[in-house]
Amino acid sequence: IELERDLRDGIRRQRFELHCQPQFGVGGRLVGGEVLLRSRHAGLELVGPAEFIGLAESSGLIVPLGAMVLQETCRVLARWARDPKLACLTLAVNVSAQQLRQADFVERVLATLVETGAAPHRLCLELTESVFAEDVEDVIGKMHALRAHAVSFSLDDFGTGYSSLSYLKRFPLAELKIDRSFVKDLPGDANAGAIVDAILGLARTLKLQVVAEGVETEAQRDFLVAHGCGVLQGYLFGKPVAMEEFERVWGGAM
Ligand code: G
Ligand code: G
Ligand code: MN
Ligand code: NA
Repeated sequence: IELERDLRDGIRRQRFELHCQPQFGVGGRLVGGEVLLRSRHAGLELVGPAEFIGLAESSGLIVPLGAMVLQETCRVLARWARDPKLACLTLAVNVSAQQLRQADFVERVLATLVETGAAPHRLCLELTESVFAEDVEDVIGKMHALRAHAVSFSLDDFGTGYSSLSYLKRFPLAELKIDRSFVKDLPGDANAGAIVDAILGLARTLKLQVVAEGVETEAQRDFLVAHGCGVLQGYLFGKPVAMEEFERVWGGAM
């Protein structure tokens, strides 16, 4: 209960900050980043989502917290539109099943885009396979409605959860993210290699872009590139950094 009050208080006092991990095309070009939430405790240490996302989910506070992340991300996108080096990048935001379950989720996202002036085609929403356990027709309807406005969807942690391949083709996804548990054992482990190859083949058939997460070594990168993965994310290329630092490193004069 005390932790919950802390979380509520943190949302009100804007103690959360957006961090961003870069994503690169196989040719080495920066294509965008994934927004990752951090909490700053009274100017002290930075706390990762492992410490608060569970509580945010169980208390329902993930809904206002997620709305805040979406709004801040859209503000960043609107700012980036004025910087030639950042204007072509996409930002991916993690969206929890609870957020998506809100009856007015579509309207909220569209209102945030309008308020901030962010370009919808620069925004990607990352869902996890937990949405397969939701009201599937409702989720598909919301995805189509947002996609009609050029917002795209990515399926995060692919292969770890409730993977139903029959659902996969019914969801209007643009992208799959190969979970880092599969990437970790590349290229030595034959099972991991076969799984990654199967995911890449499936994605090609369904015309989905693939992002590999957790790429830490050149050998992993080489395997992924050789097998047709289009986008790479991981410590080999860059850790998540504060959004301001991301802009300093990758932006021009803004
Ligand atoms: O940031 P880390 O690097 O520790 O992320 C851990 C997990 O927390 C990720 O799997 C990610 O899905 C989740 N996460 C990070 N930021 C957010 C967020 O803004 N919203 C939600 N729902 N999950 C997030
Ligand atoms: O949303 P998701 O679960 O995919 O969030 C990505 C998580 O993976 C974050 O916690 C991020 O800090 C972490 N991460 C990103 N790149 C790497 C990596 O190369 N290695 C490891 N071990 N973790 C990573
Ligand atoms: Mn993610
Ligand atoms: Na993931």
